[in-house]
Amino acid sequence: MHQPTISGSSRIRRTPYSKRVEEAGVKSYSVYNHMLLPTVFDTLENDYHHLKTAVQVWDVSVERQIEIIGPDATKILQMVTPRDISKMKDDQCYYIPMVDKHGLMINDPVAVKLDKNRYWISIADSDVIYYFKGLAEGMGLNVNIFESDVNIISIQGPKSKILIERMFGKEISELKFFRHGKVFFNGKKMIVARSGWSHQMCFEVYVDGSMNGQDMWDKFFSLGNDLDVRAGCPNLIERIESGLLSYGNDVNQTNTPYEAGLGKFLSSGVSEGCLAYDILRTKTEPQRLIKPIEITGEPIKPITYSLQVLNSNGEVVGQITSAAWSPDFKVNVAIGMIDREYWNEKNSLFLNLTKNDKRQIIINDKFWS
Ligand code: THG
Repeated sequence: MHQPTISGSSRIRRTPYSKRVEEAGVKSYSVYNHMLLPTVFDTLENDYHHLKTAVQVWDVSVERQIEIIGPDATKILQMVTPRDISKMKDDQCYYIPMVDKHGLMINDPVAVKLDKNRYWISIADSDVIYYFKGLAEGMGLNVNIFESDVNIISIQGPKSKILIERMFGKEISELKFFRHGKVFFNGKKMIVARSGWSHQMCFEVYVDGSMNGQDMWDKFFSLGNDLDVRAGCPNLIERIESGLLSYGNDVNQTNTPYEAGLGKFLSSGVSEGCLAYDILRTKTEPQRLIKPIEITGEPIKPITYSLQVLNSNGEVVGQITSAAWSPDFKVNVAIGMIDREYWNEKNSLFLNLTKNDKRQIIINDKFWS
């Protein structure tokens, strides 16, 4: 059958690296924050093996930076997250659940503290800027909120540290997890953080100014030639193995941070400045929870949509939202949301992959430990 394509327009934004990404042979794209996100270069499995053995350069420009600057910057940020941000250092990044006043997830960004009154909120896929602007205007807060022209390149894989050291020196390559440091590139001050969307060694370069994008991209490739550096992208298999959530897929605006498995960031309590303080402080026991799951049987085709999980009576007791065959674990790995009564169920959870392909599924907490 004829495959239609999607017409380009400024509603689907290209990134400063799209030209290079296409020269590198990107096979498919997704759209995230109204912008192109590469999803496969060679094959999902070859990309995966290369990510876990070498070094990749990722165009993650889609992780847009919402800049919040002004005397009320910390206040507005604390309003939208139950995680305590009061002790955050000026060189620190925090993974934060972002919630509305009902305690439901709006996004799961990385907050980057740049200065006392200045943050970048590095967002997942939802239109967070309008929520912040509405909140600031409704509450009469003294902040300026805008999307910055910052386009992250992530350096990923076990050899990423070598490549980062060649590019920016030893000090940056030895940054601690979720800390950032300053570098100069094309005469502009930029930040590099020890973070990224995989459980391989990784760094994120917050490339400031679209016009500096291709130069940065090209320099990483010229310095990493002998390391077999390749263009890559967030890898479905690796991120399921690592338990990295995809907002909009695994978790959405019907979930609390506890259901999303982010309760660990609230272990010292829900922060008082959060608009959902009362709700999240009292309702800490989730009735359903994100779980690492094994789908038994033959290798499956990748799943990036929601599939019902059934009990032995055929009743719906959860959903699988991401799944793929894992070459290293040698099982099908998945992420799903499972109702509380079934967390300890051993033999009675099922999935209809297709009409004639019913699989047993097993909650396997070992995947993420
Ligand atoms: N980096 C930056 N911005 C981002 C992402 C990123 N914005 C969109 C999206 N990714 C946000 N989602 C996540 C999800 C998980 C993590 C980061 C961003 C992550 N989690 C660690 C883990 O699960 O192992 C824990 C982090 C911690 O302990 O603080 O890294 O990737 N800039």
